[in-house]
Amino acid sequence: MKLIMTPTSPYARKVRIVLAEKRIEYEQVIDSPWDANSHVPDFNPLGMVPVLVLDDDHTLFDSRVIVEYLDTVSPVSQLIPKDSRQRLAVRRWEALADGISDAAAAIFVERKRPESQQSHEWIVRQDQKVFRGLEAMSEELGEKNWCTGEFFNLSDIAVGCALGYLDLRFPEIEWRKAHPVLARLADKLSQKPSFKDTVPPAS
Ligand SMILES: N[C@@H](CCC(=O)N[C@@H](CS)C(=O)NCC(=O)O)C(=O)O
Repeated sequence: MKLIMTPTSPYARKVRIVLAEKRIEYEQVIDSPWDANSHVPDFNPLGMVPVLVLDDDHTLFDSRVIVEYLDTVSPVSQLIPKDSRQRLAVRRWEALADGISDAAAAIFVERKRPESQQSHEWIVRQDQKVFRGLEAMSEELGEKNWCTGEFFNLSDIAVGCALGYLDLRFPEIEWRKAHPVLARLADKLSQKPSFKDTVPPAS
């Protein structure tokens, strides 16, 4: 299978970490949807990465659908619990973490527009999502070892990718100072080879 991705996408990083944790072989295809000659729309009508192209050419998107699929194809290291209550808890964490990446990416894109066309109100609205999201993650993690308790799973991967994306795009946000419990989790995640191997390059 092939993963169409960019090295800076937090959603693609989530999928790459899941692939690594589950020891699934795949080929990376780097294609930025922002390039004029990108082929991403040929694989995903929404023109977004990541897209997983299966060996029979079937395509899967978005990242939440891809990780759900990957967790079913290999029994190695189960990342989404089978129990429906626990499963919902993990997917709720993922929605929160991905939502922080969505808001941060929206600010990043808005700031690339000519200054006179940027909306200050829009940026503030997205900023609030990021700060409220960090607050919520910190409160819900508390003193627990991992996001949902004793076991590492997709919720921790999603949170680690959102925090990594903030470090990449907004290093001035001092989330480690404001939320030491998130810093503790991020430090633990950064020891994992799957995280080490997918650190987004500065661009
Ligand atoms: N909900 C999607 C979000 C994917 C997404 O926003 N990808 C960005 C790259 S980080 C993208 O492709 N943006 C191109 C665009 O918005 O046109 C997912 O989880 O896969």
